[in-house]
Amino acid sequence: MSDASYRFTHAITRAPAASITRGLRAVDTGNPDLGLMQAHHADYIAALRSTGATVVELAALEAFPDSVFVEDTALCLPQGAVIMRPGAPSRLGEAAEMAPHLAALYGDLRRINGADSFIEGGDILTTETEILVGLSARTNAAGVAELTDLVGDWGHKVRLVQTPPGVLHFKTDCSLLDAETILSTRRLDASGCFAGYRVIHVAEGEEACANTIRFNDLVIMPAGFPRTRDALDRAGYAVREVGNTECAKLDGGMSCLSLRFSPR
Ligand code: CIR
Repeated sequence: MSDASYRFTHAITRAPAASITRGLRAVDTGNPDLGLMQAHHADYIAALRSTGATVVELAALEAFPDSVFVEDTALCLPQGAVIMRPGAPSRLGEAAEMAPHLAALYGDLRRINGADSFIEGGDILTTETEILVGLSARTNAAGVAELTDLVGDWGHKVRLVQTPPGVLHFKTDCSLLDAETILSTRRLDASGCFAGYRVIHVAEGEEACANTIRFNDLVIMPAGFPRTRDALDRAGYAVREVGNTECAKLDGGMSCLSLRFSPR
């Protein structure tokens, strides 16, 4: 089977802005510490680079407190990239900020542009065979319909699924580990959306580490979830832990912090 869904030559990240203290959050557990977030971000970038990938580091955008979470601005596929329309009003402008950087790397750049269409990258899980998109408070049916048309033209199939109620994004609760395997919370897997895949569950009480990434040979996961780490070690993955306490205060995890791709 192919491996384009987890082997990448490139990643894009964006430095956290000082305005991160105004970042969106479902529950206020205190403001993130910028210095500690910068240190975690540097570790994250080092982990990506250690796999041999080129990491493009963009400058902080003070006007957009959540702009460190670049994943929500685009969907990157082997054939081209699609610029999203984030459903959070304060984040809508982040997508246009990302477009020129992807245009510099990709020959084919497309856009979600319907006035009623909303979709964020965090709701999209790309596997070797399909693209799962979760409806959520940020992603609506019009956004998914537009994406389906745009990527259908490149030969990709989109499957509409449901982000669990109260969960920010579909990938808040799951990650791709390899061509056949998904890491998922039990609550998301219980919806049946991963039938046909091998599923590894995050440990009970460790749901906050479901947002992990497979990036080339590494599985990069938030630090501090030892039982899930053990399960991944036992399953034979090369795991790297990265501190995520500050991004977690804003409902962010490992996937949110990068766009991962191999441009044509
Ligand atoms: C937000 O609410 O949009 C940000 N505070 C967190 C975004 C996390 N992004 C992601 O899961 N892809």
